[in-house]
Amino acid sequence: MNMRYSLLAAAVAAALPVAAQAHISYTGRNFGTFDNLGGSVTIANQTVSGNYGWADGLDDDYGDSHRLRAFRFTLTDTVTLTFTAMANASATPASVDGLLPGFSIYSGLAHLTPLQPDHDFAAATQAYLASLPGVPKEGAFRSMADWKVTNDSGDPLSVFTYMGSAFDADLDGIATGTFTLGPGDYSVFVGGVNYVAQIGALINPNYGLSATLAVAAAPVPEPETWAMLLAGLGLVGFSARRRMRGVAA
Ligand SMILES: [Ca+2]
Ligand SMILES: [Ca+2]
Ligand SMILES: [Ca+2]
Repeated sequence: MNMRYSLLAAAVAAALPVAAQAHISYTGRNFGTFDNLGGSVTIANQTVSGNYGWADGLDDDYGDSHRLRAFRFTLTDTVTLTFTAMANASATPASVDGLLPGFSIYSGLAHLTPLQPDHDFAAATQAYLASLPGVPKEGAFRSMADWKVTNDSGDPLSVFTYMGSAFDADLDGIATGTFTLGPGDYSVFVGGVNYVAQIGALINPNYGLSATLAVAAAPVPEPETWAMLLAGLGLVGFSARRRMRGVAA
């Protein structure tokens, strides 16, 4: 490659990350389905573009969901679960692996294949955002509120209903939180909490991360709970027998 083309390639590469960022997809990031027997799954080797996407969704102009990574899971029972988002083990605060993570859990999913993927700059998403009051929006993502987005086909808006969040307040590269959630499909968006990182050269590095979903098994009843249950059954049996006798009398 001659000098002129390598400079051109470098310029294109510098310009590309914005265009190359994936729209909302769960490919390789589905934790699966859990019931009250519990279980734990870790999804490693993920990246997120920029270290500020989650923080940027806290303000009045919302944020760009391209700056977060979407994960999904499904619950068939009401469970207590712990979600943890973690910078790569080798990360230092200054390295491109040094993500300072935040995440939010929402009830609901984005459009799935074969439908077009949702994104902030689809015409229908932009039309929706333009219809909202307040300042112009820089994206559809909201860290601690419900939000909506759709795709280039203009399918009905995907609705993300905010369920809870956690962020890396002590700046050690780990964000973790425990939530009790009912049956349904959930999305988790993970991004950086360093709001000031959205300037200059800090915008585009890909930060490495892993995420773990640990669903607690439903507690086995204590002996005294069993005793109360059995006593309750005994009372039910007693009153049923009494009713029977009443009917017979
Ligand atoms: Ca913002
Ligand atoms: Ca911003
Ligand atoms: Ca932390």
